[in-house]
Amino acid sequence: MTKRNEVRYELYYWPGIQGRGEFVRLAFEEADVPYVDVARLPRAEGGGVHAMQELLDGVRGLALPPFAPPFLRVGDLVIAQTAAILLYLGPRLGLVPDDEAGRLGAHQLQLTIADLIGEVHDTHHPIATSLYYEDQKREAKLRARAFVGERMPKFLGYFERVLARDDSRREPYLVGAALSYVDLSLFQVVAGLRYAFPRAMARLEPAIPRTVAVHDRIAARPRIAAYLASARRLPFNEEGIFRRYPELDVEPEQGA
Ligand SMILES: N[C@@H](CCC(=O)N[C@@H](CS)C(=O)NCC(=O)O)C(=O)O
Repeated sequence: MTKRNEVRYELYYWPGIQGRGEFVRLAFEEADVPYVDVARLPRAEGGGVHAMQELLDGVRGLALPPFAPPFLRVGDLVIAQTAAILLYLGPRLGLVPDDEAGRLGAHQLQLTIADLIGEVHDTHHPIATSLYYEDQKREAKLRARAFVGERMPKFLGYFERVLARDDSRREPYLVGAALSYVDLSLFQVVAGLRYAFPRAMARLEPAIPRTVAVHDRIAARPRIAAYLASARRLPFNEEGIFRRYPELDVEPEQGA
């Protein structure tokens, strides 16, 4: 078996935002396994966006260049797609159950989180990622109304139901009997939605107590708490996926 600390894990992601890279960072931080956040390193140390772009452009002759960040490099292996990265890392970081059903269950839930994240992104960029938010504000407001009124409660209600399926557990986890990378991702979803849609989340949270409890337990875990207080945790901002545009934090009937 490979010793965890002999492996050099390189995460490639945009340096100024939490974004989708944060789901991977949280897994490394909780497992206390070192990783290199390549694009955040100075160019003189082989870092910067340039290093990431080289791999995206395929100039370094990868068998399978990634389409978009985040991607993970481990020796000759390059893995893109957040959920696939976590599928790979889960067993190696001890953040997923050992059995196949547990591993697949975690992957299924992570893909559902990926769907949710795509919809969060589309609240501020409903027409085109290449356009400025200011150029699609009207559509964004319509999209945000549908998101906070229908989709956000549906997604979070689903995770709540998953957590409620065995209510005999005092501290339920999404898969299996212990913490997994999906719980860390659910923490990030709640934190991000609270940032982006504080009023909508304040209305919704009483209906999803188990989900909120997972968020709170994870925030209090010693390694996560230390990470959140460190400079490694980038602040939420209006370049990332979760953006605070107060005009999008609408009452469901106010979006038009
Ligand atoms: N499904 C992919 C989405 C990747 C993605 O959209 N990455 C964004 C940053 S969070 C990006 O840089 N996209 C560039 C593009 O789509 O052209 C995942 O979950 O990792």
